[in-house]
Amino acid sequence: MTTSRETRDYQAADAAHHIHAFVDQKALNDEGPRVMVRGDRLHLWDNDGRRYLDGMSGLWCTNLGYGRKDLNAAASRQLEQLPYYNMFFHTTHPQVIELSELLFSLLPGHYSHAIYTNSGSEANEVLIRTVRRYWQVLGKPEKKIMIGRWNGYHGSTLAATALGGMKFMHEMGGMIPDIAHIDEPYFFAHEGNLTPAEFGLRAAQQLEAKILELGADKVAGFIAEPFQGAGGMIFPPESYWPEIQRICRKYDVLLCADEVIGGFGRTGEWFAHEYFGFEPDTLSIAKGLTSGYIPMGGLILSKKMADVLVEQGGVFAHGLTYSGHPVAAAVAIANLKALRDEGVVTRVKDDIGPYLQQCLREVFGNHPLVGDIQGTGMVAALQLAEDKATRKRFANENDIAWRCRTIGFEEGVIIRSTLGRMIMAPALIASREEIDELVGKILKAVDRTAQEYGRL
Ligand code: PXG
Repeated sequence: MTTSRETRDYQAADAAHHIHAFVDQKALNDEGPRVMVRGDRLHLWDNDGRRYLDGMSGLWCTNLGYGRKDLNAAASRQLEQLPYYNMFFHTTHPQVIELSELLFSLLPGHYSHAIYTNSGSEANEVLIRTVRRYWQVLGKPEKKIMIGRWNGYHGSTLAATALGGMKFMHEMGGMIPDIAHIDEPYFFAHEGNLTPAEFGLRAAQQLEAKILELGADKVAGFIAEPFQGAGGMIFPPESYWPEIQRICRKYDVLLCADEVIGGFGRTGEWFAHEYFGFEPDTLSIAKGLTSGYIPMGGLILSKKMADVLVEQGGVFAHGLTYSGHPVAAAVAIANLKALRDEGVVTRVKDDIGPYLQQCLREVFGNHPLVGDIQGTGMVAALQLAEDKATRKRFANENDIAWRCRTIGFEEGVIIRSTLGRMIMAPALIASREEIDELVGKILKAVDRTAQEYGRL
């Protein structure tokens, strides 16, 4: 597909009026952004007809890939029938009701209620207020501190930024009171001699120390991504989550899982906490809920929490104009039905996920630039390293990984770099041929990077 306007023309108009996310806008204006115009399954085309294999599902969200006619039809039907109505004024509509029924049929049985939002950031904003409200209703209003993790990511609105652990975001006006952080469980970065299991326990026990430091009577909840996404696709050792859960239960601290990236099949389970085997009290969701076709997020509550809020809480003053938007709900229903009825999640677990993981280990297991491979299902990271055995990282790992990502674009593959990690999270519907293309193109990018840095 070509559009009627030249890329340069689009870029000039974009530079004149648009401030992009997480970028030096002046530098981007000089460079000119890519103008994407079309998508089909895992592929994207830019305004000049260049084709890219999207190894990131957009921003970890197009779980069903691009070009789904069923999602398009669901949105069009709903736009014709009832494009908008709200959840205020004692009103509801069939789409949000049916979405909830479907969601809770897919979730483990101890969850019962949802609060809908438009994004993951909003889900986490709502989370803070809901968790605090829960403790207020139970007569413990002093329990309001949320503990997150350094380098965690929970969104870019104010409270979501504060919950996250990106220091550079905190420094840009992104901190609020009553938020604390503990370290992330990043085993490869650990410089001591602990085994992964020992390290996982040690990292989890920081939570206990932090709760004791702050006072258990003041701590409302602990929030974390089951595996860290934006922070570098960091998988905790197996010992980590059971210990975190033990500590939360012991001190009566709510365990809040941010499933914005991990949810809706990414790991081969419907939700990433199921893969890691723990039971959070709340789940923040977004992205894969609609496969990114339309904005929608939400906060899932355990029955235990919902009972307190509904039965004893009276009015809870929350809500957004677009909470439970009918068009978004209609798309979410079509998306969840496709993920379920086409066996997409099952296939991630039994077939295409293991295939991706096996290909990566075969191709990069002994690569001179790669020190570690982590991942499961349709998410993985290659840790670049100077020395695999001693887990020595490159001093300039950021630059090397960024260069690799840039070469990836030249080779027609989109992957993401964070610190010294190359990250991929392709659409869950990928065929084996598409995985072969993905891994082949990433290999070209990693090889070219290794050559440039004298490692090959
Ligand atoms: N929680 C998690 C775990 C996320 O990854 C959010 C919340 C916020 O969601 P919204 O819908 O408000 O953006 C996210 C978002 C990246 C990248 O480069 C990741 C996200 C967003 C933008 C970029 O990895 N995740």
